[in-house]
Amino acid sequence: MTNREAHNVMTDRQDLESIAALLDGAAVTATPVPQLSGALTLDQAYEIQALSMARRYGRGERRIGIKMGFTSRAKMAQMGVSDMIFGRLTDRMLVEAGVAVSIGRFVHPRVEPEVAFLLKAPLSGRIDPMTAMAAVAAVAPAMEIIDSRYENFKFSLTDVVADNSSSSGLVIGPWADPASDLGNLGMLMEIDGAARQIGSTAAILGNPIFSLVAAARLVAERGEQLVAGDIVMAGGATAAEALAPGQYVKLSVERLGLVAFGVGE
Ligand code: OOG
Ligand code: MG
Repeated sequence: MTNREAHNVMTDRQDLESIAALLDGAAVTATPVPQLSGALTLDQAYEIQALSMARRYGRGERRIGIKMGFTSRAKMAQMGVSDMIFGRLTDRMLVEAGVAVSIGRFVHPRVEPEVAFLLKAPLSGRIDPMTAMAAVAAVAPAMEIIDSRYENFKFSLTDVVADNSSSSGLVIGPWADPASDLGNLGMLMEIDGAARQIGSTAAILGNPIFSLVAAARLVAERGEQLVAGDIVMAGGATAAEALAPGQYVKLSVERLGLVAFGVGE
């Protein structure tokens, strides 16, 4: 490496750190920022994500698992992005089921119907669905509250990865025995008693277990692994719905049950 190249690597690194600081600040203050200028590689975007997570961990947040993104056609179509991505989840993002979450901590939050896995064993790299299923302690109906830190909720693939894949909240319903086939369970998401999204777990890669398989591979590509105790969010089965104060949001997943939360000021 020449001096000049070494210098570029160092400047790049500082740039990534300053973008991480920018996005972290946007999340902390719930103030949107313009989209990044677009020259990032996917590796750099995940590096920014990791640097922004280091800031969160530094403030005492604890990693609780990961979320998958763009695992359904409905989500890819809504956001105009077509590759699977992941983001890191922390304890600070957990919203207690049944209580009201304050909208003030978000920029422009949306909610989407998902399924969550709880792991009892580590998973890493290329695995088959049987191996993935054997590592699952429980499954639950779940909703993800996503919140892009970019203006107008508009982003490129690398933008959204850098922004921790819009991770900002998750609400987990009752954990159930994982034995039941998750392949085609009806999902109904209601806001204030009106049906807003109707779908099936089949929309998530044909079966949400494939999302867990993909999660193990994607995190391994970034030098991490899934560990026992991790929560893995499988990804939205339908398009997301905008949240507003006063709403009561409820998701029912066939056989898995109900999860609900309110939205406060
Ligand atoms: C990115 C996150 C995508 C999902 O479930 O597909 C996602 C976004 O839509 O803002 O969480
Ligand atoms: Mg999601």
